[in-house]
Amino acid sequence: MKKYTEIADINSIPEIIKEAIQLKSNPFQFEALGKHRTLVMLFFNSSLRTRLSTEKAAKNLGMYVTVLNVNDAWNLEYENGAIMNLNTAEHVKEAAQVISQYGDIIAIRAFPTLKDKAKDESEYIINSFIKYATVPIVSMESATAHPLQAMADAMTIEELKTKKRPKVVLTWAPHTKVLPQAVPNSFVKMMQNLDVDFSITHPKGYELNPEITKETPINYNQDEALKDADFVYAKNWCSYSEYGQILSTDNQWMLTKSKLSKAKFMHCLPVRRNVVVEDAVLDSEQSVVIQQANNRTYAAQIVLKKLLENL
Ligand code: AN0
Ligand code: CP
Repeated sequence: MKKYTEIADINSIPEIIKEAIQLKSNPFQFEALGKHRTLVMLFFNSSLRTRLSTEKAAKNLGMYVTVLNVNDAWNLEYENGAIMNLNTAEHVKEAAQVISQYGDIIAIRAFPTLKDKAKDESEYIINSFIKYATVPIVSMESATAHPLQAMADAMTIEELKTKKRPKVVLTWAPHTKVLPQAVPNSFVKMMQNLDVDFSITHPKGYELNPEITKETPINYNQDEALKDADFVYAKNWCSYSEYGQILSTDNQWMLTKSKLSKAKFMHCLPVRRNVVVEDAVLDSEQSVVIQQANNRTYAAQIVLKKLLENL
């Protein structure tokens, strides 16, 4: 593997998920692999899980870790040929090459603007680093994708499924803030590559990028969609067609214990209680969100392992 910024960077998805689950049972097996190697983590946005689990993953492989909250550094310019007489102090061309000398792998979290769709879809931050850095790049959630989260989610389903082809439903849920489509985008792509009966439910107007959802069934009736589900993944995202807009905060879409029925409940976290999902779900045995968060470590670890092996 040369980078991990999208699901398509993985050769064999079922294979890598098995390998990640194996690593979980023996996390220090490859602790010599990362000796004298450094992971630099660049954060343009907040994080709890990604920051701690990715650092733990790197340390399990024997790596050093350096974290930079980019907002504490110089404001970066991304445009080619820019006359930098305004607010940007350093061009990503220099920054990416410089950071490549300090880190053997660079991991980046860079959320979308949710205002300028074309700019967000260009993935200008992560793609500039892919272009100018001289070391592998890992996405810790970019404008349109969160592939480490999707890998942890797939591991969790693999660990918990009780039938060969479980029914998995991604449901939109209400939220008070404008949130990205990155988590659902990567989850959809991941599910399309696994042996699962997968569908999506959301109110009209919340269609994700149709190039991503492709042939995946979409049902606008949540009750119908959730029927006999084995796994229900709840997530809010803002409108894609009316980009960055909140079209509905209808709390009828909040996930409740009765809607969940016998299914396992999944969410990437952080989650707003009693807005996205009611307490009774999160506090029940059916919630697997803590296990999902644990799997973030081993998802990151298998990715770092594959990148280290290829250095
Ligand atoms: C972010 C999102 O929805 O993409 C990060 C989730 C991992 N969530 C929030 O900002 C609440
Ligand atoms: N799920 C996830 O990526 O969490 P953080 O935003 O806390 O890293």
